[in-house]
Amino acid sequence: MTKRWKIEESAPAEIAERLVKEVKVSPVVANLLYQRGVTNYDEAKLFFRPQLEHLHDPFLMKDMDKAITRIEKAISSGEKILVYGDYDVDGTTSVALIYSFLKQQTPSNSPKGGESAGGNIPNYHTTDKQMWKLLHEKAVAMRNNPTPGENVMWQILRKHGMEYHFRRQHIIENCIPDFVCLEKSLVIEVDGDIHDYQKEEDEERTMFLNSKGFTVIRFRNEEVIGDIDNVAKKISDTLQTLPSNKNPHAQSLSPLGREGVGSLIDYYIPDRYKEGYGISTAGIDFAKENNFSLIIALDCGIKAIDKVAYANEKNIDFIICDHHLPGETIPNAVAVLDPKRKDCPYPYKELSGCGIGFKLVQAFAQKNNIAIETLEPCLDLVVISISADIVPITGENRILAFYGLKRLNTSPREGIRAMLELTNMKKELTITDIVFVIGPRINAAGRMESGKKAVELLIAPSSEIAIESGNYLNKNNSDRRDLDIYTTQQALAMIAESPTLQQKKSTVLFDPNWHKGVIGIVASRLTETYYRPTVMLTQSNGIVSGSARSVKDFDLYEALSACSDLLEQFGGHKFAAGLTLKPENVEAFKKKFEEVVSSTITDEMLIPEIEIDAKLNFSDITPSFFNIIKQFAPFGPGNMNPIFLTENVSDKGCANIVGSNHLKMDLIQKGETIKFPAIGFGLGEQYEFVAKKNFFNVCYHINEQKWDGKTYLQLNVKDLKK
Ligand SMILES: [Mn+2]
Repeated sequence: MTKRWKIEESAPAEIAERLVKEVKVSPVVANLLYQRGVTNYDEAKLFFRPQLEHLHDPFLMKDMDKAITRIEKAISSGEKILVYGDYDVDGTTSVALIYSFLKQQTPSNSPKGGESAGGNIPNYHTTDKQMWKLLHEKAVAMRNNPTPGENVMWQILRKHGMEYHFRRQHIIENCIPDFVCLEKSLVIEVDGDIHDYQKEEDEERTMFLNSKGFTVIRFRNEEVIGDIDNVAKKISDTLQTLPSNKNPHAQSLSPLGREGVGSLIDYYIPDRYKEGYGISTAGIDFAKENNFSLIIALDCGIKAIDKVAYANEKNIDFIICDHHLPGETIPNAVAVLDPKRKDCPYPYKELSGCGIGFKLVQAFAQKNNIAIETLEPCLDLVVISISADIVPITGENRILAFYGLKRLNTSPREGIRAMLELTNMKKELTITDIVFVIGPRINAAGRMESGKKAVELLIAPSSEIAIESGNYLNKNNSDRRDLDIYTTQQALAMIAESPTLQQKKSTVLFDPNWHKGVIGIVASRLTETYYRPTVMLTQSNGIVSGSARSVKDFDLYEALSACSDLLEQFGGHKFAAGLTLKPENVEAFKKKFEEVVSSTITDEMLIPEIEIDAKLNFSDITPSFFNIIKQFAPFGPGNMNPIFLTENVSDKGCANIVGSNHLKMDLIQKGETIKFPAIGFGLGEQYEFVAKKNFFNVCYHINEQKWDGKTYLQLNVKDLKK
């Protein structure tokens, strides 16, 4: 594919001279700094030595004070808080961040020891309102004072993904069993020390529950704590053998819901397929059913006007932490944190969803005199979100990414450590590694199954649980990759077979059988071959949904807005968006989208561009020069690994094709003696030209390679021009 080379503007002489003098760098480096917004010594210091103290005051964000006040009120009055986020990387990292932090701020749910009072209250009849109230209070008290066995049982259910089948301490007439599964009419009881009188009482309870149609499994405390695997197996086997059987006595169950033992904080990730993106009615119903009175929504919610109104009707408050573009109206929530609000004076607008979550945590910490350094362990989550959500690595994001990477490379959380072990990553991680190695694995969970798995991995306290979840995500990721490659091949074939499609300025493809989880990635892959705005559509439950990807400088969101009369829903950014539409509108949408794109896109936009930071001679590439370039990291959008241009180079005579289609060369510049090994990924078709010792211009990154204990510099060639 032909590419345009664009050489970046150089710094005005005055600024370049100042940087050379004050920062003591070469004119080339001065220019690179200028391109990254650095114009004087202080800015250079901040760039090369980011400090957490330089993060902005979180209370500059509109509604931050209201959000913190509301959370403090919830914690002090023992309200239940539900942390809500989407199934993608930004969503699940945000949820993991806020959930773990709030968990630390609220009463612990660790085993307290001692037995709660027995669960039998004889002679009460549930139709009696006052008795009902007593039973209810008792159930709550039991739940808030769990036995060690109950605690472990809950962890077992959670670990095996069974917790949503069970309810804690539900009232069945006058009896309050520990765990009840309604669909299967199954009760699990965890018993304490066996005294004779208690044994009798337990038998009586079993008989009572049996008479109401429930199967009862009893475990003793020591059994649960001592033989986790066996207990889990017994429960899941029983669940499998029991038929679905909605018990008529379910009517008399208490309205108390499923929840962790003694836990006031829980999290919720909507089901991608049943509930879709963002805040769902099902999520709010779940909150109501389980007595949550505050929902903190992360990385979503800025457009959830109806959903927030629905929650308000049910007396559930919302705090929204989002970074997407708001619409005309802001939801009527207690607090809406989003720097992209027109009325938000916050100085930095490019935070990720998880970044907004971090600001919330930072604000809470600041108000409660918690040192900012203590928040550092959670920055691994923030850098993962920054990378995966492809927000610029500038300003505050650069500080967060810098410390996040440090954390990730020195002491990552258990789940990430386990994941990295499974992937055999041994090098120091960069933003790019997160994008290609960590991000897809976290995403795979949300795409193929449920984002809950991803959160579980991210909050896993022990390496044992982490490795298990990591294994699961790894497997899901390879399933996803197979599907992704297969779908890409199908899509490319569709275009290759149609001359009409090939001539268009946009790609819109539809196949009702495609997996919703991979169409976004496939859309990106298609732009590598056909560089133009691309939409991949699939169908499930009678509705067509799609993922769209743009090319540089073309505003995809605008283009979709222009087709909005044919769409049910759409949302996203300039470069990537999601949409849904009715099947009968697919053909009209294809036509309209092409019309909109072809009338607004310029020919230039349809040719991929390489932005070149500076022109260099090979003699400029010294170890000390590279040492400074290294300190420009972390690299990412807004601060890319610099691309250099060198003119009049040729191969020393060892050009070779390696791997599938990569070009390996030894480059030397005309009139110079210094030689650099170079690799051009996917540039195999240039082999013949290069092998003939022709002179050409080359653009490249400089990389460090280690071989045989030695370190040397290698040029990573992006493109060459005759
Ligand atoms: Mn996001």
